[in-house]
Amino acid sequence: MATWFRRTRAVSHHLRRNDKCPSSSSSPRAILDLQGASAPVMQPPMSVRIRRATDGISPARLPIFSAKRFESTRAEKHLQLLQEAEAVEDDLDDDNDDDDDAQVLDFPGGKVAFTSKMQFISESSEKRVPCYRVLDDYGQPIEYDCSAQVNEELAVKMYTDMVTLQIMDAIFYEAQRQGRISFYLTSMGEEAINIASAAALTDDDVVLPQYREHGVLLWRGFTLQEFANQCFGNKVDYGKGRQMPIHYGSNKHNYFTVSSPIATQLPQAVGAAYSLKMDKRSACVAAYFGDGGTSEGDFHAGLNFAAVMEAPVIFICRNNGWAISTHIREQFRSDGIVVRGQAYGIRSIRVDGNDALAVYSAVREAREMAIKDQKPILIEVLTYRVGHHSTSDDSTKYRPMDEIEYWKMSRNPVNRFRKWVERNMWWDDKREAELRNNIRTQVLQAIQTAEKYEKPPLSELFRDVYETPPSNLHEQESQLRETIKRHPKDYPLDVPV
Ligand SMILES: Cc1ncc(C[n+]2csc(CCOP(=O)(O)OP(=O)(O)O)c2C)c(N)n1
Repeated sequence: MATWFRRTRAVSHHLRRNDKCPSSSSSPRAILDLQGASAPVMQPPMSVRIRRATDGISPARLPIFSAKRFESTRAEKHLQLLQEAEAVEDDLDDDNDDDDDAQVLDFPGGKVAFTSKMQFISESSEKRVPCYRVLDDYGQPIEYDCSAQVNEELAVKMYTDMVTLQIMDAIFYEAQRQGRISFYLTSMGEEAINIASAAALTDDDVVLPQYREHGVLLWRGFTLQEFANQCFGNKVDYGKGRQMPIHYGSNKHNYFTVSSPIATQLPQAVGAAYSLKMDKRSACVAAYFGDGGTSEGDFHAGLNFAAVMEAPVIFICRNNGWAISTHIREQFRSDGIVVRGQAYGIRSIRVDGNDALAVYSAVREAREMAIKDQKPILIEVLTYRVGHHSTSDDSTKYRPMDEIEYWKMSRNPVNRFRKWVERNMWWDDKREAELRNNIRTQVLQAIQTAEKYEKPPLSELFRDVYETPPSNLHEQESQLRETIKRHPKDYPLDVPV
């Protein structure tokens, strides 16, 4: 290492420490290979990495600026910078060295250590943030017996609801293919995120969904008939047929209605959480969104707003690798979503979204912290969207079949949870067959019933926004009625005019 650089005690202390550091080459036991998210790579030892472009060159031949201590304009690893800041703090505590570098800037938010070393924070951290899991791929607990947290009753309900979600999705999807409903979107591959996160919340917690979280509503008691009524847009649908299928909502279940524009729910969630705070309620808000949602300004506004206002909201990001055909590599270059939490001053964790017990325990803990500390929490759940984005999509056009198969078979969250439940002797093949037959019958019945209901009357299209509808709405209504009279064949016959 070149010796002509003047160093502060702190920096040399830090370098000495790092020289002794083992290299980060020890590979983790298993690496989650989320598409596009390359596994932690082997790094050379620290002593090699801190070499400068000038190392080995005679000082006499160095350009003049090097003597002015502009020793490294290369970006440093975040961890390295933090260690260095710590070392500076240690030095400040230790002695009354009057070196410039041992001074601090007393700045709003806390003291900032000075350094004479010009260094940029690296664009990527050395190691990717690890992914918390409880069960291994074979449904075997990794460290401890989790049955204390999730007892038989809870586990069986979680498993039953995951299977119900799977069956409901499969049949509703087919119903769209048969032309009975106009649109559908499944949560295939994300059943654990849906059900396990819902199980960790209480009914008082307010949910603001994106759209792939209908399992949360299922968990809260929304019936298969209610789901079918919404998808068929019949007269008992709470939205009175004015929304596309899958735009569920329920006041009774504290579940805000799905709204299509991505990420708009996030600043709204913070507002809802702030109102819980003002009312001193022992509840929080759970706001769900996909990786694609994080490219919207509302994501950033929402997180910052929550951090500054200290709102009890849990942001649950389903990072499933794809936003329709846009891969996460085209969406962001950060280590996923979890690292954004710290940037906004929000406690964060990355969780294996295909491990129901990990999702359950992380959301439960997050809920406790959000309410006790009155602060937001960010959870990034790594998973994969096994189904097409929706019935309007064919995902085989932009992603390989074997990738889909891998996640569908080898990383299936429902199969994994079933293995754990069976291992505890809480489930068996007989119960499995009964459950699947029973749910299948119930879903088919719900569809048949929903289909028989009339559609809501045309007049409903113009209600419920204004207490007294303004004149322009009256005009639009009469124009529509006139048009239907003139072109009756262009309008559905089952809508009472
Ligand atoms: C503001 C806005 N832009 C674009 C769209 C079109 N759109 C609908 S879903 C979607 C992808 C969202 O992906 P992601 O958030 O990752 O959720 P996922 O579907 O993967 O669960 C897009 C771009 C939209 N609905 N709203």
